[in-house]
Amino acid sequence: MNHPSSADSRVIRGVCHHDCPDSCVWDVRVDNGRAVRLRGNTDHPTTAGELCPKVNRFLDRVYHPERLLQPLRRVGPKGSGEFEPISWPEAISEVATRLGRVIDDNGGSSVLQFSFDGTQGLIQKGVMADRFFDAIGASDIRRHMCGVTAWMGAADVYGLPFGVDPEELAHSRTVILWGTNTRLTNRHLWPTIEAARRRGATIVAIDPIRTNTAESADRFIQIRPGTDVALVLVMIHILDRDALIDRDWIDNHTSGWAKLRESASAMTPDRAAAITGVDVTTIEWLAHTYGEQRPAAIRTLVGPEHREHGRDIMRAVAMLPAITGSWSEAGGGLARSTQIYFETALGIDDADRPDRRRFNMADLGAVLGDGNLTPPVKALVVHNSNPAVICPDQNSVVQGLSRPDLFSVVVEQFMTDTARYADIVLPTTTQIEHLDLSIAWGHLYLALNQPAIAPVGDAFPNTEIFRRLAAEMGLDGPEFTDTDEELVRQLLDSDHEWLNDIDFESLRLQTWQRLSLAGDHRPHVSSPPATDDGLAHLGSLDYIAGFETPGGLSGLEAEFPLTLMSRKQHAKFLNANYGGFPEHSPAGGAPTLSIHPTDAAARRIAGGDTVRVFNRRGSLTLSAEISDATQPGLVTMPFGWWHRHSPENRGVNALTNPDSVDGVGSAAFHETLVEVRGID
Ligand SMILES: Nc1nc2c(c(=O)[nH]1)N[C@H]1C(S)=C(S)[C@@H](COP(=O)(O)OP(=O)(O)OC[C@H]3O[C@@H](n4cnc5c(=O)[nH]c(N)nc54)[C@H](O)[C@@H]3O)O[C@H]1N2
Ligand SMILES: Nc1nc2c(c(=O)[nH]1)N[C@H]1C(S)=C(S)[C@@H](COP(=O)(O)OP(=O)(O)OC[C@H]3O[C@@H](n4cnc5c(=O)[nH]c(N)nc54)[C@H](O)[C@@H]3O)O[C@H]1N2
Ligand code: SF4
Ligand SMILES: [Mo]
Repeated sequence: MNHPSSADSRVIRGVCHHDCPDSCVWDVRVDNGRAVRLRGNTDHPTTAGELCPKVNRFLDRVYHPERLLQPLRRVGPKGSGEFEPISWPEAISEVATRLGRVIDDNGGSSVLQFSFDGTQGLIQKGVMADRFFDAIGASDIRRHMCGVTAWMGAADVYGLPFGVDPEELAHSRTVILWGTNTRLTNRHLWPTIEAARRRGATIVAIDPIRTNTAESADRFIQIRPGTDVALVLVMIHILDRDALIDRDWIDNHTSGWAKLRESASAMTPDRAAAITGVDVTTIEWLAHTYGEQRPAAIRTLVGPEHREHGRDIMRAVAMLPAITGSWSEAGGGLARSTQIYFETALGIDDADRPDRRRFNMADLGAVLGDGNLTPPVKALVVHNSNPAVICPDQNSVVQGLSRPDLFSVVVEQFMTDTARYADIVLPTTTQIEHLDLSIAWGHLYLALNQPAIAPVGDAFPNTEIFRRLAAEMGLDGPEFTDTDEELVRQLLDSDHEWLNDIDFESLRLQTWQRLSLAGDHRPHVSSPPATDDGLAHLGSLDYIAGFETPGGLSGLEAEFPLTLMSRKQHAKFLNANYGGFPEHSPAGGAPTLSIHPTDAAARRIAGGDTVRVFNRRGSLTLSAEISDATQPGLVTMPFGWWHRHSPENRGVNALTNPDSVDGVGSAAFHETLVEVRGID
């Protein structure tokens, strides 16, 4: 790909790389090699000329004075942030030598690759890195913190979790935003929701917290955290009782109805009200509106999955359209992540890759601290992630990162809380400096991100860093010399019909193309569910309280009676990307704890008071905000702030619960019991 020559002015098209469902297309104006303006593309169907408050000033990030522009070697203690600049040849040689030593002494699997969704571009996310770590036989993580639990829940029913195209919600007459904060996290879907509303749709939000989405809905149902299975069961109970089920659909497309019906019959409205905290009248209204005001669609992303039984919740919600047969109606069904469409079209699967030792990413702290692992983890390479901020049980993560015998390398754009603990930091490019192929999880447009400017400073794309490391370590297979363009071409080289008419040349000309799905494509109807028998699997369904919840078995409730949830909350944050930048912080410049008036009064806490929120994993000191957007028993803190914003030098994940079910699925972030005390 050519970079613009000097003395010219050009507009180059790219795609936002953030881990956000919207994958907006942007236009970058470049004058004499410098990007001077970045705007949402006006023709892209969902971007429609608008980016978002976090990315509108993206060029400030690209040219930020704190941007890492040279490789760095640590000179102070781990965590101190004291580094000296070194050259690329020195950096590559030192990393290769030290990784080589670790491999010689302890084997390839004593190196751990830790990467996540810093970019959604398929190339920079990890194609070359994965080839490198596969070749050295490094340990890997299960990237289960986001979306996998939701995937598994829906796949339990349908084999593969295809949902309807979110743009179809414009035709819905009922839209249930089930545990998703659309206006904040998926803002480019909101115009579609508004279009449905203009045509008479009722918009319902089901959430434990009165979010800005809940405030914009026609009806907000404030459910007790983690009790959604009971709400689904009672909806099925009422739909069945009042003959609102689609008996034909159930008979012809599903199995296990008798068992599900038995589970639902036990969930009476009174019992469900007692579990969920939603009154019987509202429950009856919800079931009837869903069953009668059709087409009715449910929208989910990941909110309720960050729980021990998150998979059950996602499975339960996914069953509803099978009960009413609403998959068959345009504007009905379940609109969930669209990522599976791209993975299917591009033929992405890991079947041909070597088996590597894998740990759940949520267990990073425990893994780094486990002296009994054979072999132990002796080297850590982090790219596209900031585990010191995003992983649960942050104190154990930081303790692990501080290990003097751990050699760690962090590939980053900024000196993040993770990078501060690295031995070597390698500077990497931003999205406007490299080529990539971008999928989406909120719509069906595949897009090509073209580099608008040359790399800033000495930054290299991730791909180039791993190419050089491979060469230095003597890995000389042809797979290590593919250029980024060749990697994109290889990915697009698929016979799948959804890629008909899409190739590198067409994307270069058009920037984005919708996957070629037929306009009337209906998941689980156009072709049967991808289960072994082609039927949607229903079966028994039970509400079980999570271990570390007020009704759960941990026994911690007496000491720590409050539940802490830490969702995405700030309009100018995107996970941990901006939590260290004052210009992205909300007024006040520090995270606050939201507590319900009832719980505040019981603890004599007033708004603005300094409080301590704590449990056995950690403790944080911050300012309290009294808010009835939460509910009694529930306190909330925003996720994404960097450590320096608390006196303890930690963020909310110092308190959160890392448990997953058998090491599979997301951590139970939102099932965290705490106590709060005022500080005199
Ligand atoms: N308490 C709590 N914790 C959570 C969550 C929550 O809701 N509450 N949410 C969870 C979820 S859903 C997610 S997805 C994770 C997010 O976890 P991550 O994916 O780790 O978080 P991000 O902040 O999106 O990205 C991490 C880093 O990637 C870097 N980056 C961006 N582009 C590139 C690139 O091209 N190359 C390289 N090398 N780096 C790049 C950025 O500078 C950033 O520091 O957090 C999880 N943790
Ligand atoms: N501005 C902004 N946008 C983002 C992000 C960001 O950090 N900032 N992060 C991006 C990422 S990585 C992701 S994964 C998406 C996430 O997008 P969403 O899934 O929409 O966001 P979350 O905040 O994780 O959760 C959504 C809602 O689920 C609710 N919830 C939690 N537990 C339960 C439950 O048990 N039942 C019900 N019914 N609701 C529950 C929470 O209160 C929250 O309001 O957002 C993406 N977009
Ligand atoms: S973060 Fe999301 S909404 Fe903002 S520009 Fe990127 S894709 Fe669009
Ligand atoms: Mo996520």
